[in-house]
Amino acid sequence: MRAFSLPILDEGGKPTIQPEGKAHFSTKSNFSGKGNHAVVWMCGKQPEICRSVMMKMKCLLSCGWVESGLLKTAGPPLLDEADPCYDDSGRPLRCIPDFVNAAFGRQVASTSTCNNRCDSRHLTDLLNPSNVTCWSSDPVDTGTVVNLTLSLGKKYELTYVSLQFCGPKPDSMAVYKSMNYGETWLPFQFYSTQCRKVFGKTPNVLLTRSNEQESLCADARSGIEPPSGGRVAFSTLEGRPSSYDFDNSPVLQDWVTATDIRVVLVRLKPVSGSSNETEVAQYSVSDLAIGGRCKCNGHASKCVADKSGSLSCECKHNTAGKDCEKCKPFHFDRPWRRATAHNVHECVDFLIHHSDDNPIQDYC
Ligand SMILES: [Ca+2]
Repeated sequence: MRAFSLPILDEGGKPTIQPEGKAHFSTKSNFSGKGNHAVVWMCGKQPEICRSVMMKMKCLLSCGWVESGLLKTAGPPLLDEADPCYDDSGRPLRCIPDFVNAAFGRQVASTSTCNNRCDSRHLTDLLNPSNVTCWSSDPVDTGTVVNLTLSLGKKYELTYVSLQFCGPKPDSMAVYKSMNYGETWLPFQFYSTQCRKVFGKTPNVLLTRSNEQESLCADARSGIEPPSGGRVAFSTLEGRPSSYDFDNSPVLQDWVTATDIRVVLVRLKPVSGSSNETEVAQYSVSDLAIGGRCKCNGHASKCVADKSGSLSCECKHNTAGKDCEKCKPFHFDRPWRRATAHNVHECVDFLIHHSDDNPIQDYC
């Protein structure tokens, strides 16, 4: 039990100090909050302490003001004391969800059904790297294209897309992304020993600040390749000049954003014109990994699923939306902006912003 005083309202609507643990109140009273925080609402002058409380609370915006704000009781806090979106004094901090393998355990749609003998769950089930499970395509000739499509369910900011192969690496493959749940697709990266011939792309184009959203083509094979078990990993920011100033690069923030990833396995062997071109073989992949963070624009430290399983950021800083991409209602006093390390760009309640010289009594 912590020793905090408990302000509740007397009959005249004024806060009174009660012994610890004795306060009882209902939603009919001028309280909002639960757990170990609450706010008293009434007209009057705003004490300094309440400003931070207001920022941390889901406030009920009735006609009122925080007169005597903080209520603490025993039990788990409503607001995690270590909430990375705020410091100890309630000041907002830029916060981001954990780095994850966003593909793990997700379903992958394949254009090769393998007559239902192949289990696409084996593409995203990596638990024990020394005991891998493999997905294999239908037996195809070496020029048959197979798509593997994975939906992330919301926007993520991706650091890498990688494929671990059970069989030989394909000679040519491509990685595409969608930013609108599969409506349209944009190329992320191409791999081929014959970039011009297969994809019409010049290999290894130099990236500058003027073409940072350019998809590149590279040879995924380097030196002596193992006959099977190789890995192809696409790093979304590698070689892109503004990656060192990612906070201030909307171009790259956009570049790494995706809701869906599609891997297109194009050819197993080089286009040679030889009889080998029609050799029957299989694509075989043990793991598709997509490394990144749920995109919350610096305004949430985690993403949560609702009852239907739909993922959304748990938005803080008075932001709202699936990706905390807008200010929540009644907090439009300045335009929404993505948080940076130096400025959180918290959305501001009209009342808070105008409180310094204009007490709330004017609005009551
Ligand atoms: Ca596997």
